[in-house]
Amino acid sequence: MRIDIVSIFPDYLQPLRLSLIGRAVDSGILDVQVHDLRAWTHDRHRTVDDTPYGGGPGMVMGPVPWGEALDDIRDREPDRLPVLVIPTPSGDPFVQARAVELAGREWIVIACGRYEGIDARVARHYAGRADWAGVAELSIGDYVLAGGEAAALVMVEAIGRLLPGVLGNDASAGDDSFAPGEMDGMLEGPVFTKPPAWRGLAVPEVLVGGNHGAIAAWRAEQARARTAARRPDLLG
Ligand code: JBK
Repeated sequence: MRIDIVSIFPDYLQPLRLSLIGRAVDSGILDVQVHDLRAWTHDRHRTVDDTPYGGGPGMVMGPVPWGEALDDIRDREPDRLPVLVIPTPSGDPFVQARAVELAGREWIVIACGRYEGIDARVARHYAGRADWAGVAELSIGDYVLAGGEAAALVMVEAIGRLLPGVLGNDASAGDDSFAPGEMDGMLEGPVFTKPPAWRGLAVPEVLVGGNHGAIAAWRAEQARARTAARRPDLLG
């Protein structure tokens, strides 16, 4: 899979060189290309933003550098069809099912906005182009960030770890929280390791007893109780 990320702070995406995703990049499973939007400006001040039509606070990123950047990047892979992802607090929720869906794409281009966001015509324009696979405006959660970069990091990690060969065999994605199937879309329960007693707290007896049926039943009940308490919205 190829992922291009366009930002006015390309250094913000450097953590993608580290850890699990960094290894996927080094191994060739994932091709991550980070671009500075200002490379597609032509004025002396490398301007990417302007005042909002209709008034209001803050600045809006203009469509002109975005159009040039996205067209240029798209032309680098004539035989592949990219999907454009725009992280925005007003987007559709980026949930595990969206990560799974995007992990099945061959090419994702992520447009990171700053200020009050990107001129709405950019999403509209690329949604109507036959040489793009579509546009997804996605939100990672209901809080205010300074820009799309942190959301892009979240999305690349959630998507990248689903690619074949990225997770080791004993860390399959199947028993994740929110995973459909084994965990039934619920939260995972508590986990424990050695020592068996720590600061007066014991590991639950059932986990050290070796009864695998009893362990599975206990974990299922812990998951259900935790999900009911913390995320009742996840229970049908
Ligand atoms: C937020 O994806 N988001 O959730 C996001 C992207 C850009 C700015 C934001 O404030 N929440």
